[in-house]
Amino acid sequence: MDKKTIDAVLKKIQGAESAAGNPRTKAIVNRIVQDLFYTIEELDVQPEEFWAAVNYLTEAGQSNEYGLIAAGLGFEHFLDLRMDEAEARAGVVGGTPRTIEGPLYVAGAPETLGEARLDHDGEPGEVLFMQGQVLADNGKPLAGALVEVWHANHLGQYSYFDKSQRDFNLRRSIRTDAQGRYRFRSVMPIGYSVPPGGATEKILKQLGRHGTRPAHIHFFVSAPGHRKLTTQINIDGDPYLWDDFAFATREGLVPKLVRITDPAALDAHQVQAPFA
Ligand code: MBD
Ligand code: FE
Repeated sequence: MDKKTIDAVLKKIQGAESAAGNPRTKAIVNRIVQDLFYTIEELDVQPEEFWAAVNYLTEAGQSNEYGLIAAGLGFEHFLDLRMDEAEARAGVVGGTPRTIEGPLYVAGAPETLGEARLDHDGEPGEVLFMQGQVLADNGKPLAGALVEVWHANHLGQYSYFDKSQRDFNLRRSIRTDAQGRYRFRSVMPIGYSVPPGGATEKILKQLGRHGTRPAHIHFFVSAPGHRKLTTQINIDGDPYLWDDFAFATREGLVPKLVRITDPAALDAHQVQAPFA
């Protein structure tokens, strides 16, 4: 079909729209339909292929995997890069880089002041301490900021999505202290992989790709009157560190790890070990 004919079909279909409705929705949907018509034409997509795609999308929705697919196809990272650009245009410089939220955050984690333990006694995995300080744009420590932390367990699984874990396991909200500091104890996560046999894995396989993330820890950092930061840190040395299926690893988000085998050395590394 030639372009003139396709454009005539598009015009007929869009002609069904009245002045009612939402102009933004119209602009976006009409553009997507146009792009898909051209895709079907140029790649000669067959009816069986089109209906297979419709069935695929149904399955992806039924298994709640759209968020995962958005990460895997790079949409979430792309949105981040666009936000970076918008901020740069507005003159925002410096600070911890943002990276994607992913689909596995759960609101309402228990909140404590200054420090928290994310795991419980008997949680498998290597003990992990992390501490830091929240600074405002002006470089001054920010007391009372909320640091929300969440990460996977030693099997790469997240509480809530993995029903075998207790509520809010490895999820906490820490209010920064008077010096803007927070610290926590947890156990080392390993990298998440997309559900075996699921819709995300299916499309990634068709693309010749894997569905694994390097080990990471998620953060939201927020305070009234300040932009909210969504970010992660990665665990250095992970084989997938720069091969993340969700493209979230960034320079500046791979902190130096210190492995401590002698508990007496905690002080020497300036680790205050809460809840030890
Ligand atoms: C995750 O744990 C994650 O952080 C992202 C972005 C996608 C899937 C699983
Ligand atoms: Fe994650």
